[in-house]
Order: sequence, then C-alpha cells, then structure tokens
Amino acid sequence: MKQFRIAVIAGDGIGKEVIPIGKHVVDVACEHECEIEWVDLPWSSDFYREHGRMMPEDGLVQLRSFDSIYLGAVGDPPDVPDYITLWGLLLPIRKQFDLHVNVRPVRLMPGIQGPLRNRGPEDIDMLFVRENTEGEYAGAGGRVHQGTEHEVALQTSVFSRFNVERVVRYAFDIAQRRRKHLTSITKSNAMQYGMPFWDDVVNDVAREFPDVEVSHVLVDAAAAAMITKPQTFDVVVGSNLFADILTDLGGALMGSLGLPPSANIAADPTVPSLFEPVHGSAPDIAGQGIANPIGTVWAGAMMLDQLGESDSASRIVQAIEAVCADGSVLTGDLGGSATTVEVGEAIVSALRDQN
Ligand code: GGG
Repeated sequence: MKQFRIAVIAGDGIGKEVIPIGKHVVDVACEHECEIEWVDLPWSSDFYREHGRMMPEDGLVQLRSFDSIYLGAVGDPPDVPDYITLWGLLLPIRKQFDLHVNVRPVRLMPGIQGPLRNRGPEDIDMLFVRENTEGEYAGAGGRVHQGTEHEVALQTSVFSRFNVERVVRYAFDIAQRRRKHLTSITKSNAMQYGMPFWDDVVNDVAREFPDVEVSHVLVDAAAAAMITKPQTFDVVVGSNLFADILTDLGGALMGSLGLPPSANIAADPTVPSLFEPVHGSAPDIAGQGIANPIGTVWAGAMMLDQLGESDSASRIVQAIEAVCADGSVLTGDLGGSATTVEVGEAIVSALRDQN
C-alpha cells in the first residue's frame, strides 16, 4: 500500500473547520489504496500573535520533506493585516517551491442553482491556469517618503519568458486534452509592455499546438463574457492577479465561492505541491460550523490525483456531484441549512454508496 506524508496548514477562520472534513473524506476515499500520515502544523495568525511570524524560521525547510501540502485559509483582518498573513505564509511557499501554476476548475455542478438564468452545467465548465509565482504578485516595488505628503508606492509586475512560457505551455497541454480551446487573458491595450509580451509568448507557444484554437481576450471583456456567454470558455490562462480575480467570479458562477478548489503545482515533481480551496478565511462566518467544506474536499481530490491516486480522486468528485445533485444536504451559501460536518458526512456516505 502506498504511503504519503501530508503537511496540513488549516490556518485561519473557516480553514480550521473545513480542513478536518477534507482529511476525513480523503482518508475514506483511499482507505484500501493508500495510507496517509497527516502532520498538522499550527501556522496561522494565532501563531503570528504568539511568535511574531506566520511560520517558523525553518518552515519552508520543514515543508520540503512532505509529499503534499494541504492548506485551509489564511487571513485574520483587521487584527493582522492581510499582506502579513499572505506574504508570511502562502506566497513564500508558492515562490520557494516554484508552484508555477495554480489550476482552478470552474464548473456548475448538477443540481446547483447558479446565478445565471437558463444556464446549466453544460454551459459552465472552464479550467483556469493561473500564473502563480510572479506577474503582479512578484513582490517587486517599495514605498518611499512614507508617512509624508510626498509618499510614493511602486508595485511592479514581472513577466519572465521562462516562466510565462512554461505556464502557457501547461495550459495548452490541458486544452489539447479537453475541448481544444484556450482563452488567454490580456490587457495589452493599456499595459503596453508586460501584456503584449504575454501575448507574444502565447502566440509563440501556440505554434507547438496547432490543433488548439486560441483567443486573446481583454480581462474586462472576459469578466463580462463569463456572465453573458460562459459556454465560450474552455481552458483559460491568465496572469497571477487577473486569474485570481476571474476565478472568484468563477466561484460566483458556480453558485458559491465555497465550491471551487485549487491546485498549486510544483514545476519540480520532487517538491510538494499545495492544495487549497479558492476561498479565504471568511471571518464573518468563522466559528459557527456552517462553512461549505466542498472546495476543500475537492482540493483533497486534486491532491490525490496529483499523487497518482486518480481513482480515489475521481470517486471524491463523483461523491461531491452526488451530494450537489441530491440537494438535501447543503450549507447556507447554497440555499441549504446543513452544517459543515453534515455536508462532510453526506460526501462520505455518497462515497460508501459507490462500493
Ligand atoms: N485558501 C487559501 C486562502 O486563504 N486564500 C485567500 C487568498 O487571499 N489567497 C490569495 C491568492 O490566492 O492569491
């Protein structure tokens, strides 16, 4: 039986409530296939309050030895500023481990009432590939004359050919195995250096994939088209910030931001990849036991898939589909009244029903 060691960072807010559900579902899904040693790491805003940092000094060294990282959510505003929580934990992991792409499915699940009139699961089935280590999140910039009326802040986007090329190639490769259409998100009309460069790289890589049709769409137009003609999107590739924003819109199209998962994939397969729900810590509902655990459970399925346990991964996604289609055990964000734990139990029982 295969054995995996997984680092668990439940983090803040609802992360602490949804992660135990995800772990349990993953354990049940692969109970005859693999054995998982979960190692819980208390790295969070509470850890920051106690130690003045989001993770220990050797945190990244500790993480390196795991097969995967399973993360809930980070953020505890206004007590701890969001830039502290993100730059103290999630972003250093993405950068240090070269988690070059962030794969985010946007699917309307059968049985879920999305916000768009007359649109069903056949209309909303996209896969976002988000550039994940540079772009607008490169961390290049600074503040000068701080605290004076002459204060200036610079936040510089960074696009390197090496990185954009491999991210775009990753997206083309997936598009080739799906409906053979790739939408590249741009803003080359207003951002006259980085974005025409991005478009050039997409066009260069496109020559390796002649069977994949490519559309270049301005980010603002893409946001509108995701609402007015979502069926035109198959695989979508975008910069770090653009794809982050559009995938929150994607979560809304799915009916709730509690549903979408994400996989931060390491370029080097010997380095752990990181799996997390798209949503954040949701302080407004934290501690009430009502958070939707589906995004986290689905992220667990993406983790199993990346670890080579694709049957168990598919079974989890099927169980999620069954719970959504049934519709009787859903959390409040999806119009139901079930608790986080009850949705987890429903997914486990759907898994058991497959046997
Ligand atoms: N699920 C992890 C989490 O808390 N995400 C919220 C967030 O703000 N993430 C930043 C990002 O993905 O760029």
